[in-house]
Amino acid sequence: MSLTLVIGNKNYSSWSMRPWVLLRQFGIPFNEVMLKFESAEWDEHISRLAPTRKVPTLWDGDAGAASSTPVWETIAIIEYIADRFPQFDIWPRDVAARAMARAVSAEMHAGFQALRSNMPMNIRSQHPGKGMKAGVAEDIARIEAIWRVARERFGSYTESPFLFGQFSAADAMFAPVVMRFLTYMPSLVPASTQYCEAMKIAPAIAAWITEAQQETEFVGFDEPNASPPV
Ligand SMILES: N[C@@H](CCC(=O)N[C@@H](CS)C(=O)NCC(=O)O)C(=O)O
Repeated sequence: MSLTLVIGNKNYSSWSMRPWVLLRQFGIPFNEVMLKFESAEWDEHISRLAPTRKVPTLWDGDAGAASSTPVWETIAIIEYIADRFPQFDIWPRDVAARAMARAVSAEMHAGFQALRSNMPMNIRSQHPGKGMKAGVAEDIARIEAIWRVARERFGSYTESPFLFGQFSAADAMFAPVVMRFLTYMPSLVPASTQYCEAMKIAPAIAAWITEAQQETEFVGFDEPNASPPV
């Protein structure tokens, strides 16, 4: 049975991006169902395709089918992918690296509210200097500390540029943060900039970016720095 991932707009949906790039980067086949925000399709199908009326939702099988298993909440989706495909190192194999990868992924899932609300993901736009509201600098400092410690303890001994060496779920969890940094361009230490540069050319992330840039829908809720097109 194949997987189906229900997602939102690639330009805006940071939560959707995480499992999508994880599956794609590991070459795990899946069908994609996109429900665009603020659309008639969303209103018509979201209750049937997403138990919490939020994206992403992963279905093991056809989306919405009684015989398929739905999995919601990004961190749970990632754990399901790891359980379902044990042949892939979705989490790092080393137990200490794995513990830290899980911890920083959980921290990302639950936290960084100031960054998430003041710098909404908007891949096709450039808003340098915008969004630096209360709490955002602290969130960015914590993210840079996470990236530095992961790279120093686990990543820098490998040829690979990712947090724990090979691409893992932790990189997928931070991919939308990288997108935000590329849009809002806060000041970063050189190691963080290098990580962002490596992430944006990882094949799955580059593919998501390309598709996001082709989208034209304007979702006002995610556009605090722009006016709707007339
Ligand atoms: N905690 C959820 C968050 C999911 C979420 O908030 N998704 C947003 C899109 S990125 C959504 O579906 N928003 C639509 C809505 O709230 O009506 C997760 O981890 O997946």
